[in-house]
Amino acid sequence: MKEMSVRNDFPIMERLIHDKPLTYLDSAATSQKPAVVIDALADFYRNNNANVHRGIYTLSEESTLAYETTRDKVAKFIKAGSERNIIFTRNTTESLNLVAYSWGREHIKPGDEILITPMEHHSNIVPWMILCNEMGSIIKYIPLDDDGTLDLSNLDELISEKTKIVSLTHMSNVLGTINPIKEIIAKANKVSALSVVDGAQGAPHLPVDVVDLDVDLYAFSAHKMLGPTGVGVLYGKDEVLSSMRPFLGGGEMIDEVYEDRFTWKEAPLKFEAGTPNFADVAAFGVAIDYLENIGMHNVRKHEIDITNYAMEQVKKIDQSIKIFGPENLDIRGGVLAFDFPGVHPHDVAQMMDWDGIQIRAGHHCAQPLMRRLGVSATARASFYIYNNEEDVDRFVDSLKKGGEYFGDASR
Ligand code: 7TS
Repeated sequence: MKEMSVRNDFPIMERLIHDKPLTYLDSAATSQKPAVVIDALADFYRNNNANVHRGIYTLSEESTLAYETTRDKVAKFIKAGSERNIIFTRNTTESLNLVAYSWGREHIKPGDEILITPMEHHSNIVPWMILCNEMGSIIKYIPLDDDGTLDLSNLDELISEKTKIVSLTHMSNVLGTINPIKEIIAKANKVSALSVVDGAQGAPHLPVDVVDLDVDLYAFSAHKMLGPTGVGVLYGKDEVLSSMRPFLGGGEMIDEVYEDRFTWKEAPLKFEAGTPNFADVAAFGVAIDYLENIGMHNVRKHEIDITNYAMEQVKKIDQSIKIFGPENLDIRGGVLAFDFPGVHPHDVAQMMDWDGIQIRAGHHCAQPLMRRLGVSATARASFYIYNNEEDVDRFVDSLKKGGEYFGDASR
């Protein structure tokens, strides 16, 4: 496996956990940050801090420039036509809620159908449920095959004239499945349903081209792609954004306010009420530069290599360990959720922590998927650019040890 030489760029990798070197395997939850991003944030507060889009003074102009430059970088990163199409939110969850609220309440009627999948994160389920409860619309699911891929055999029946929204994840945070979103979006577009992609795992790990995908809306979070917390993105096509009402009202989003009425600005500012998280947005621009410098094709290639290595090593430990999700790495990202029979996922995670290994255990905010898989929780390792073969070896050694410790007692 080819090493990525970026590990030294991440100061946290120096940390010891219980006197062991840190092995960070929870990047699907949030990524670590390179020193350039951490420094950019501190530098912004030290040297440039002022509110954006107001004031004709130097600091405010600099701050506005930093904020808008990141918007431009984000647009280029996902190959959007213009920075006009990029809205800053707090996270993927807020981006998806914005769509459900602003588009949904404008366009959804009783009996309309919203099509999602059983592998969605709660943030791509619950906003649609809230919308359905209010508007009398119905949620439907594309079925999931046992191999962790979507069963598209009945897609033509599932996507009908009644379908008004098709919303799915680019990549599952549990199964690692990379969905054939282009094909599904094309079918949604055919019946003029709104196509929405939850890109929380897609944007950090895969090259994304929203124009080629022809997707209406694409949502993601900065914190999972080396950027700071508190910054989300919603990409939208011009005509879709202009057909949406504002989400929140207040400063920034208005054009004119009278005693009894107001007018609003065009997108993206229409959706950015109040003082935005401009310092974190400025630092997010540095995270994007960093990823662009590596190249998203290289990020993807590294993840295929490391996931392949990890899957091979885990299978060697014990044939009874079940790895969820597709075997085929062409349609799988760097996520490895697994079940170690006889060992509770929380015990796996706790025991790994003693060895300095940070993995997640739980339902991963995907309870419908857990039910479909027939488990209440799983342990999950997830990889990113700073992980190497040594991380996988430590993880595998710890898993072996734990299997002996817990497994022998319970089997
Ligand atoms: N969608 C997917 C596919 C995700 O993986 C997550 C977060 C979200 C949406 C929500 O992102 P947020 O930034 O708005 O919170 N996933 C995880 C995870 O797998 N473990 O912790 C958070």
